[in-house]
Amino acid sequence: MRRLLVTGGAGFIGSNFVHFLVERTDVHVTVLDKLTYAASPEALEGLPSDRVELVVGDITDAGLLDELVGRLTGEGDAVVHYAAESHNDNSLRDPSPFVRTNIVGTFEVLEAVRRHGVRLHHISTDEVYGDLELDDPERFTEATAYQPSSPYSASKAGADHLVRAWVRSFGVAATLSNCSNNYGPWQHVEKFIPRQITNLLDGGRVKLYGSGANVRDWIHADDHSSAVWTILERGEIGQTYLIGADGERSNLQVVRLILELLGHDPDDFDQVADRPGHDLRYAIDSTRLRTELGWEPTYGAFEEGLARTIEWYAEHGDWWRPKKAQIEAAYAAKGQ
Ligand code: NAD
Ligand code: TDX
Repeated sequence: MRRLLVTGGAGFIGSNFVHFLVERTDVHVTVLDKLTYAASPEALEGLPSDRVELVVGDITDAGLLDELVGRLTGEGDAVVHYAAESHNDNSLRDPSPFVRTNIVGTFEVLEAVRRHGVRLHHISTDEVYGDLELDDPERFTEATAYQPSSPYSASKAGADHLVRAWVRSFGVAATLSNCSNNYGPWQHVEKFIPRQITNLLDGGRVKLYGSGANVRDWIHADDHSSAVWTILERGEIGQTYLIGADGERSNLQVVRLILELLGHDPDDFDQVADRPGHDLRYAIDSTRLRTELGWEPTYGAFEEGLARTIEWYAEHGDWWRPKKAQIEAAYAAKGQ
């Protein structure tokens, strides 16, 4: 049986990919995850134990990686590298775990796949390209120059550069993908969409940074997973693929929509302190992935996916409620 090692497979997007693999393929999955505050091991509960194994450990642990990557000896075996510190606001408070996990951790993943001659797919973000003007006619493409703004996006950019260097210098068989903003079930309540939904579900208020003019390009995590699988199956080694679903919305549009979907006045939100260095707009041109590899997103309208996500949070309070107070206290301390 084909085997994949999925780092960060207990996180929001990694766990979605593990579900995709169990439901849509016959591969065996080993998840390597440190189970940081951001992890949701609950998302992996109930998956068949003959298909999914969870190893709790750190990607900066070279010995552990060597052992796990050394098991991947079959045709089609691969490492899919999701593990990261992922929240911009946290990177502004303390960048050190971002450098350690995102850069040093990726270095250790690369050294392990180099030693064992194993295929790697590296998961990255559109934030490595910096930001666009609101009226910029060009979106990000695979040729856009890197210009990261935050410690988070700089650490992801550093990781991407290491992957490309290991491909060119050592012949590591790697592909990369840079995806836009994901939404869907199991996203941590520190992030924009879950924060607003769960604030309202608990009788709190929506918190918009600044004017809300900032634009993000939303994609459902299910569509991210199908894109990663497409790249694993048909991607060209050494290539980068941008993943996006033409879902640009301003933050103001998103908060108004969430308020309406939950039966509130769309103007009933608080404007709070802006994020320092806040990127204005991200937008992905995913033509290469669509034309060369034949991938298409399955979620039509963002509004429909968002309504389903709201329902999911309404039904999963047992999971998110224990995380909420600490996160909101930290935001309140920053005037957010
Ligand atoms: P997340 O924070 O929800 O999950 C990250 C997971 O990695 C957690 O389970 C955590 O325990 C694990 N982890 C962290 N440090 C680790 C370490 N040192 N060793 C092992 N495991 C560790 O993040 P996410 O939103 O699911 O993002 C997953 C990946 O996708 C990241 O690489 C991120 O940069 C990328 N990405 C995210 C988005 C988005 O919108 N969330 C968009 C594009 C790309
Ligand atoms: O309470 C909030 N109010 C608000 O207006 C929060 C938490 C955020 N925002 C704004 C900031 C951003 O413009 O909403 C937008 C989205 O914020 P985040 O959810 O923090 O995402 P972002 O910073 O855009 O980064 C996300 O997409 C790219 C992921 O967190 C990254 O991991 C990914 O690489």
